[in-house]
Amino acid sequence: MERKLKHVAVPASEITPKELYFSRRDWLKAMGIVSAAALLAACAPRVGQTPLETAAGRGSGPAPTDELGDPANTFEQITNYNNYYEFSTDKQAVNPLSANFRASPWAVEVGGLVHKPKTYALEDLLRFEQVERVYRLRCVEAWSMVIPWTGFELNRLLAEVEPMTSARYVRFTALLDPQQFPGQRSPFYPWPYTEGLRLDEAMHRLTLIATGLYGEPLPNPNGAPLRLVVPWKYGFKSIKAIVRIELTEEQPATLWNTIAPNEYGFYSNVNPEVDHPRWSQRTERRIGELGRRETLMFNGYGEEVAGLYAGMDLRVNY
Ligand SMILES: Nc1nc2c(c(=O)[nH]1)N[C@H]1C(S)=C(S)[C@@H](COP(=O)(O)O)O[C@H]1N2
Ligand SMILES: [Mo]
Repeated sequence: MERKLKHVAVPASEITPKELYFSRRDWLKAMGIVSAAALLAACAPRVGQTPLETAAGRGSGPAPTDELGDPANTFEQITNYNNYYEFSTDKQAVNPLSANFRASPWAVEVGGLVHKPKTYALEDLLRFEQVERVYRLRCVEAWSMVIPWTGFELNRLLAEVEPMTSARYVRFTALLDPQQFPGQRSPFYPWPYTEGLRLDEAMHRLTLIATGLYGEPLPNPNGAPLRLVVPWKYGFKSIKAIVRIELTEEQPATLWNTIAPNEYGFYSNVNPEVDHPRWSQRTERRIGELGRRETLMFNGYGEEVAGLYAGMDLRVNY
């Protein structure tokens, strides 16, 4: 069962797309969405508070698991080992350096090839149905975590701005603010961080705009107040601290693809068959575990997303 955050109204437009080949309930189960019962158990001593005020799921009580049965990483792991180059290239330095980041007020400009461009305040975006998704995050550096996100499907937002028929891609831009981001004082990277998806990837139901994790507002090291989550792609596609979303006709340039196109392709689907030029992608280290795990094609989401790439050579379109 999907949990709706209590402080936000549920839109009348809660429509399950008809083309789903399995029922909504089966899919929610398959995706490892935390049951309301599990969440209530986890925050039982705090009944009466809204979910955003509680530490639902990260104290005592059962840890959420993904649909493969693996437990979520702890809140401490998820917020203390971060890639966020605007702050630092040192994963353990991101948390302290981001402590005073101003994630509020925040606005996201949605435009480009859309009929109804609009600038959304964070509060406007929290009106889209908020869901819980326990997703694996697989970094291109060959480590991974399991993260219980809250957020909304990007397709809800895109539908509202009405893409033009000419729109084929979505370009995401993160905040540019060298005052707050010490890493942006380094001229080595072409700031701001940018990313992109094909429109059908962006519309896919697994593609999330995360606004929280473990039932709390998104922590600063994870991209407060909102970031993209595309669970079948390498982690760098899941851009943090988004301020602009634009629909385009041409494939957008992205930060990593601009710096090293031979190492970081536009698609960057998790693929154990295609090695990074400098290391193998066959296995990964799950944070908190000793051994290594086999990396799964599309990070284990192939049943849902492989169809997006039918007829494409994934060695060429890496
Ligand atoms: N704006 C921005 N987004 C970013 C990054 C970044 O440096 N800046 N790093 C990416 C990389 S490489 C990864 S693996 C994930 C890490 O997300 P996490 O810190 O929440 O685990 O964020 C991605 N999003
Ligand atoms: Mo990454």
